Amino acid sequence: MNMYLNSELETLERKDLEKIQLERLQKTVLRAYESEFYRARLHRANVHPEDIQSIEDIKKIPFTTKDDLRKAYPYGMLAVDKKQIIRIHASSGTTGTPTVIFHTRHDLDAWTELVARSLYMAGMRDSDVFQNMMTYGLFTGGLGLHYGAEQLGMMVIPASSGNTRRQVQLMQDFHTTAVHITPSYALHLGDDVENYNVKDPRDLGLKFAVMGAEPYSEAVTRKIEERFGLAAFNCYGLSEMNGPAVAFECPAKNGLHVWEDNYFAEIIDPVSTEVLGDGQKGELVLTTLNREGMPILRYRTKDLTTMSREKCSCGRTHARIERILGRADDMMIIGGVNVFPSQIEHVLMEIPEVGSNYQIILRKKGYLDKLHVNVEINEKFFAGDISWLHTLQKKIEKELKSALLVTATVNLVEPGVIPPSMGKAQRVVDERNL
Ligand code: DLL
Repeated sequence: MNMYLNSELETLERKDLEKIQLERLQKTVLRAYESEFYRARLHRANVHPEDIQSIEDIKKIPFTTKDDLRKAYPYGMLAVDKKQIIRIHASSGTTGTPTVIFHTRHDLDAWTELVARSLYMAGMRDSDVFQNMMTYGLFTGGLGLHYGAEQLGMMVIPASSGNTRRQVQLMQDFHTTAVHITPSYALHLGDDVENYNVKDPRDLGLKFAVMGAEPYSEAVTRKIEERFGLAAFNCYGLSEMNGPAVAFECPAKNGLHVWEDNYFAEIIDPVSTEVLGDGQKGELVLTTLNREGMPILRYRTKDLTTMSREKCSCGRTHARIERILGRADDMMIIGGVNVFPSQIEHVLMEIPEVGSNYQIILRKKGYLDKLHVNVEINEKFFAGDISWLHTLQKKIEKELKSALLVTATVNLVEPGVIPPSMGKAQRVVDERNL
């Protein structure tokens, strides 16, 4: 059986792979110059397309951060005529402003091919039935996987997230063999199916699970594989780099292959920003090599991992990263949704009845993430009749839900209860155990 969807590209010798990377990097820098943001940024750094003569020259290019994307919102990083853009996706920003990504038809085709390549690598074929249990919308987990799965010729069920009863019904009626699911929801589902007359999760007949969008451990993978009797594959990605399938686990299960014909990957020391060697743990930095609408150069993902360029036993030559080991910033992932503490602060500080202190607590209820926020009431309002407190609590919960897309349980506390000396980092208490 053929193991590769694109055997030529997937097994290229490193020197040939690097040749493609260099050509594409040069093109990417040229394209980046078409955007308002990079024209200014590269000009200031005195980097011109002709300065990129070897792959090593990428080091001359300054890094790009999420904050840069926020500042360039909405169109500052657009590198083509808006007419050529056929879709946008977005991800949470560090405050109220999201980060937006523009895609041309070429960009979506290239991404679709990477998803198809990844799913094929895991063993999925056109006879499989693929139930996509990730949210459809601006989030990339829905549409991103959808088109790649269709490209392989699978029957795709765009189930989106939530509603366990319907998910189970779809699996049973259409004999789903592959799911795209967050690991926390998969764990929950393993217990919950009992309530829908499924005695054993294995009875569902699932063969594959694609799991990503949030960090999880090897032990969680094993537990899910055991419970459902399937093979689970780790899928990594971020909206800024299209979304899922930037890197994907192969059957050798010894890391995730970064599709290096589409992304240039580096590992840096998050403090000194020095580029680190294979095997050294640091922050993953990615450059798009095949994107027209919005090229991004040396994007600091803030995800911590290690990288190896050694050829894999599966025969693929594309570098492998280890599963994500943590974050170099304070971003939280709650049920697959990214939330920055600063976004919560932003919402709270807009409400006059809220005092200056708050505390974020992350817990597990069963296998699901729960967000609790203790909010101090503003002293000025804390006198006499306090019957409006319930209304305030509901108002804050509503505002948080609308800003974060995550349900928060708000607990109002008297002024002075939360210690004011608390440093920024301690505003978050994460009681979850991955
Ligand atoms: O989560 C894209 C995605 C969708 C990946 C579906 C996989 C499956 P964002 O919402 O922009 O995009 O969040 C990106 O999520 O920087 C990581 O911190 C985290 N993340 C994504 N995949 C994994 C994974 C999507 N497999 C951020 N393991 C990234 C650990 C992951 N963390």
